[in-house]
Amino acid sequence: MIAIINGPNLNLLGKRQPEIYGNTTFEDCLEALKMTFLELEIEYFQSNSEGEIIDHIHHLGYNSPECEGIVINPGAYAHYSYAIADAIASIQLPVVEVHISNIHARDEFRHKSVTAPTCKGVICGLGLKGYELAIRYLLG
Ligand code: CA2
Repeated sequence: MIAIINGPNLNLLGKRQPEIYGNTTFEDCLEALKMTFLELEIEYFQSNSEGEIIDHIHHLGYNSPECEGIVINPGAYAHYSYAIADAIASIQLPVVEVHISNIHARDEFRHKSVTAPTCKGVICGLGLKGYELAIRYLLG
């Protein structure tokens, strides 16, 4: 099983700001991922709350032996949540951070990710394709 975690406001994907984030909802993206990885169980969790995201990382890391890795888009929390960074660092599972937009081509405050150093790697700016590429990496 691979787990995908999306952070705040990513429930609005496909519904607002299509010029930055595209027209596809994450539900559509998830369906496409399940069609691409037919044999793979993909678990999806989205929350607008920092604590819920941390609790879910703990759940996957400590209570989900079937989980092989995590794809996380922390949303804006990437830029300042040391608590999410600590949660990722506390678990043994490989974690790949994904950003749909190119955070380095946007506002200065988006250029830094405090969660990225605790992840295996980061994919940004490749749109929703980034989630597929992250899963491919985690499957090895
Ligand atoms: O590019 C990304 O994936 C981001 O993680 C998205 C975050 C942003 O704060 C990060 O800097 C980069 C924001 C997600 C907001 O998503 C929306 C989607 C549609 C409409 C409104 C917001």
